[in-house]
This record gives sequence, structure tokens and C-alpha cells, in this order.
Amino acid sequence: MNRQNSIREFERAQKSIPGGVNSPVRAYKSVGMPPVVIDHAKGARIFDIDGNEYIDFVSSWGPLILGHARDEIVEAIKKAAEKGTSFGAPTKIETQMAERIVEMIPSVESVRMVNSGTEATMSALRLARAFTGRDLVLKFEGNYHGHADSFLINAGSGAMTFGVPNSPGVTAATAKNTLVAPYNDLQAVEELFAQTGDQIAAVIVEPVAGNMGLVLPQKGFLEGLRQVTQKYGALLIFDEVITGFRLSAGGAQKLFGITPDLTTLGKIIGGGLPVGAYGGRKDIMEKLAPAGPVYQAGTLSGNPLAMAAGLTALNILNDHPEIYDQLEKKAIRLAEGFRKNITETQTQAVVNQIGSMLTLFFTKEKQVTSFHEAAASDTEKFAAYFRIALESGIYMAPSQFECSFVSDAHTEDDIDQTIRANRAALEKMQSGT
Ligand code: HOZ
Repeated sequence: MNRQNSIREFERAQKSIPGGVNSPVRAYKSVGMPPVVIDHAKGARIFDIDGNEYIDFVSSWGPLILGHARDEIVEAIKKAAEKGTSFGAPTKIETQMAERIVEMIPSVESVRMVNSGTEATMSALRLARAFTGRDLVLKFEGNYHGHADSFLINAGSGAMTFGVPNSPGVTAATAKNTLVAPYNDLQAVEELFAQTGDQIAAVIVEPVAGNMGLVLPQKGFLEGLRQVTQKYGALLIFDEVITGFRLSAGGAQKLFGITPDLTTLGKIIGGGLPVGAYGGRKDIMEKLAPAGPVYQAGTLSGNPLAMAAGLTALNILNDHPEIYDQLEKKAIRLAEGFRKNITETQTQAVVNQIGSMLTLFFTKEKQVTSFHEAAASDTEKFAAYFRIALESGIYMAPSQFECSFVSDAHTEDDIDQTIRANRAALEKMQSGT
């Protein structure tokens, strides 16, 4: 594929944007090539500025569960824009949005809109600390909760991809209030609680980890977190920025039947526009200003365009629960196709999948259930695979430590084409050509 325009554009971007990108993984550094610069997208297809077409499994890193530029969402944004783009004042649509979320997410009784997942987790932590009167937060290795200081400790996603899980600039004073346990290791959590349980304000967890590649919670892990937090009077925060409205209409918490105290949301909730939210038990949420003393604010929070896009997406998902079965069927077909190819080409790799999320790990391990197993992946092999797949028109996240997302717009043909491309890529890699 000719990508001369992308190369030129990225060179230009580096002169005025740090690293040429507005979010690190987009720079493609870990896959050893310049990034593809996007022109437009529709449905499951994305097009670069050289006119190349790809089947998209990035889905804007998760938000586009209904595919790109879904007609109903584009229409809703247009209509909203005609009425004004921002008021910094209450609107009807933000209440409709809150009501929709409260209806869909079992544990959410009250919800505050913000502009990103980072804002949601940062604000939820402040609220948890204020509510409990405690300072410590416990997070998990390889979980990523946005880029607020308290969470950039052993963090996943771009922090893991670029080997900066503990970012410079986070003070030692902040870092000492973040405890870290291995994901899926309940015993380690119980030991930390036994030592300092009376000082832990909250445990924050991705109920299904999507930022070290896809790693599923092992049986009893989430239940155990619920029990230990309850025992010690700490809050349980589910970071459902990725899993919210993706693994089910009620997120991972509905799928696994666990009720967290607070939930953070992002991505799908904005229908492709920048939205985040945090919500949960009313007695906790009522501590937020102006109802209570915990301050958090935002000029663009509840922005009418973002609310219009997000509410339209959530309404479609709420009215068409069959979408979730269809998404899962397509993702299973993809995962099984990959697994068959892996076996037949004798490639050392593991495929993790749940609902519409999937990661292909290039690893000697037999399974990937922990941060260490994920981190042991062969990132060079992944990079080689990524480049071959891209060349054959498959657009996936340029890092071993992210997920692929299946959307409502993917057809069975798209899935089968991707399985064939995967086969060809694995064969090419095995033959060393
Ligand atoms: N942290 C995001 C993926 N988990 C990256 C988002 C982006 O680069 O747009």
C-alpha cells in the first residue's frame, strides 16, 4: 500500500505536536512504522489520506460499538448543533441521558457527566476519599484508569506500551497513596487490606481488563473484591470506561452480577464524542457539590452535542438488546478462526475474547490471565503481525497491549476476510518471508 501522504503528514505534525500525536499509542512507535493518518470512516471501514481502505477493529479504541458515522447519531449531532453547541447551563437532554444511564447500569442511582474517562476516574477517587475520610487507593498492575497522577502507577495501555508504567512527573507523595496488587490475585488484595485496610478509601478495577490486552477476571476475583471492600468499609469502583455498554447493556457489572459502589464510564457513552461519567450509590453521589462539599465542575460537562450523540447510541443499544448477541457471535467467530489458524500454522499465540472484545497475544504461555503473562508477550512478533495485517487491509490497535473491538457494523464477510488475512499473516511469519 502506498502511504506517502500519511508519512508526509506525520512529519509535518511532529513539528507542532509533541511526538506528532495527541495520544501516545497513535504514533505507532511500538510497531516500528509511521502512523496511518485518517481521512474518514463509515460503518466498519476506515480510509486513510492516501485513499487506502481498511476493516477497522480499533473502533476509536472502543466507543464505536455501532460503527463509524452511524446515520442516527450523525443526524442527532446535526440537529443538536443547529440549536447551539454549548450553553454551560442545564438542559433537558442531560437529564434524559442521566435517566437512561440510571436505567441501564444496575448500581448507578445518580450520575455526573464529565468529558473523558480520565476525568471520571480522577473525580470518582476524590469522591471516594471524601466519603470514607481515607487516603489510599488500591489499583491493579496493568489496569489503566486514564492519566491522572494517582493512577499512573504500574499502569497499562500506552504507559505499558511505552515502558513508562510509572510516569515521571507523578510525585512520590502522590504515588505513596496508591497501592498496587496483581490483577486476579485476591490473596494479595486481602494481604494489603489486612495491613492497611482501615486507610483504603477504594479499590478501583477494570472488571475485565482491556488495557494490557484483554485479560478476563478469574472466577471469584470480582466477588472477592466486593467482599473484602465491604468488610473493611472501602468503596469498590468499577472502571467501566471500556466495558460499559459494551459487554452488556448494563456493562460488566450486569454480566458478572456484582454491584460496585461507584462506576466510571466513557467511550460508548459519548457515541463517538468526548464524554465521561461517574455514578453510583446516591448517598455517595450526594456528597458532590452543590449537593455536598466535594468539588468537581466543567464548562463543557453535559455538552448538548455530546449528549445528543451519546443518548442516541444508548437508546439504540437499549432498544435493540439483540445487538449484544450478534456482536458476541461475530467476535467468537473471529476468535475461533484465529485459534484454528494458530494451531494449523503452529504459531505460539493465545486469543482472549469476551463479548465483542478480543486480543491476540503472541506468547509462549498457554494462557494469559495476569499482567505478567500479558507482559511476557513477544512484542516484536506482534509488530511484524500488525504490519502484515495492515498491508492486507486490517486496521487494529498498534500495540500488543490493547483490544480489538467488534462493532455492529462488521459483517460476517468482514470477519471472514479478517480470518483469511490472519491466516496469511501467520503463514508469512512462520515461513520467515
Ligand atoms: N488509552 C487509549 C487506549 N486504551 C488510547 C486512546 C487514543 O490514543 O486515542
